Amino acid sequence: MPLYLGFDLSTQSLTAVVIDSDRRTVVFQTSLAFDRELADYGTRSGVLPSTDPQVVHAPPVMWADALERICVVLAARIDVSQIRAISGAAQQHGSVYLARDLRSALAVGDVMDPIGPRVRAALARATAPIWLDCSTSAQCRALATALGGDGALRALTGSRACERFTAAQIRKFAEDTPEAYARTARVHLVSSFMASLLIGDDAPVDAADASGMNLMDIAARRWSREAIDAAAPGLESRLPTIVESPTVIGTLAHSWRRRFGFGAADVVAWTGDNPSTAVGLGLTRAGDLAVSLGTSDTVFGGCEADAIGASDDGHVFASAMGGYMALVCFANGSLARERMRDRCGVDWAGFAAALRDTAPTAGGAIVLPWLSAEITPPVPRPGLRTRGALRLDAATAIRAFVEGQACAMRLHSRWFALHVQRIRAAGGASANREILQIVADVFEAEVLPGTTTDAAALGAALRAWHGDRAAAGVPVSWDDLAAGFADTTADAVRPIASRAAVYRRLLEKHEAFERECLDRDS
Ligand code: ADP
Ligand code: XUL
Repeated sequence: MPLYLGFDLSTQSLTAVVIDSDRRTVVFQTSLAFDRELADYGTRSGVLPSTDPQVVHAPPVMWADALERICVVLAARIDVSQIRAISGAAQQHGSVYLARDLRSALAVGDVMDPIGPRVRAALARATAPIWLDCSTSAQCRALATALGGDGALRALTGSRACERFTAAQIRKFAEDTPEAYARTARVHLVSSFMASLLIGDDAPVDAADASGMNLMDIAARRWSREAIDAAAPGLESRLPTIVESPTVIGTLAHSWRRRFGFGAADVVAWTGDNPSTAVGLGLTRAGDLAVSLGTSDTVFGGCEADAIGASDDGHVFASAMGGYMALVCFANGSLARERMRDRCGVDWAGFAAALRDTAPTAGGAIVLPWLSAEITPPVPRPGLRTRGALRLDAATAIRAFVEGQACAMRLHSRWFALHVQRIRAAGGASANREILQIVADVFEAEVLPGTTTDAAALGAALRAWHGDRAAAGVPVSWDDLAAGFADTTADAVRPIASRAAVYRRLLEKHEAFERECLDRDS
């Protein structure tokens, strides 16, 4: 009974999934929501309150604390000594700033002590800017200028200079607080920070998550000296090394074994939540597309190298399975749906009923769902933009809002996914089949919900298995890994043919209205 453990440290929660690779089943899954279960940190939807809506940070000590607490649950519920390997996924782009190396910082005190105080003492910056932070437009302009423009940066790193990406965040930190930057010995991604806690030493970052930094030469899968030099002085020595995603980066540190009863499990490099979701969904077939409806909504799929630089606002990342993946990210995902739900005074069941009981295209209204600053397309000034019906009843407003989200997903993913055969769905909102129906209708493709809404954590467990077997010289193919875990054809949500023409017209109108609003805003 070989067991593999995968974590997903997302925006709002930490999830652990344990799989049995012989029986191809999930044997245990548990989640810990930051706001509720680590309430002392005072987060809302996983982030710290801020007077400036563009500044969005979270406390890294909370993440360390969460890891420890979830291990208490794991040790109480399963035989953790049987876990052969561990890996993880984390929200992408966020950065953790340490004043000293983690090996010496974590070695302080007794192995049985909680990890939080040691992590706190090692931080050069108490909080970590995360992917929702959009306070770095000036730094993005400076980075693009230094590297020959956004086109050149896209060709080099796979993305234009992005506010949430780590290069701009590091540059802002170094500019605003040079003394704190000078004290910084190591800048980790959230993924490599969490992996470091497990191995008790500074962990490398995997190539897939490193692609979300504007610092990696995506074709060569190594740091770009030009990009690093443009970001901040002396940055190279502060960055972890880059490894290929399936690398075994160490053994679970002694303290976790002593405290919780784990064995000497291999730790496989952590990656970003989106690359990990691709693994968890078994996204290996050409023509398959993933729609992940988590805190962010993301749309992604495998692509070739010639997609690099092809889109202004989308990204090409290194895939955790080798090759490349193309991705677009929308900030107005689940939190925006929650705000609409609350405004309309319903619960999720009421939200689903509103979608079920209303007709497509919501009485002709077009809604651009920008309740908060949007990433795709870039919209710094939040606010719903609506056209058409003047006063919408609550149910119609909900429908128009979700249709607006689905239209944006389709329009902004056309550069890499023109002909979609099949969509794999993930994320908390993929439990809502009425939302998936609108996605199916707008994309004119069937949507398969995953076996778990946390495909990122499942992907992490599968990556632990994959890395462990590869290191043992008996590799398992990605298709083999996902078989059984990602097989959900029976639950498919099929597009309704009579809606195709209606939604094609809506897509045209949505695109024209979006262009008009962006022109007006600029
Ligand atoms: P993340 O991994 O980014 O933290 P999740 O994938 O766990 O986020 O998704 C959490 C979100 O799922 C919540 O913010 C909530 O809005 C959404 N959600 C949960 N259940 C439903 C539902 N039945 N319908 C729509 N959205 C839902
Ligand atoms: C992707 C992105 C988000 C985060 C949080 O580029 O910013 O999807 O990974 O989930």
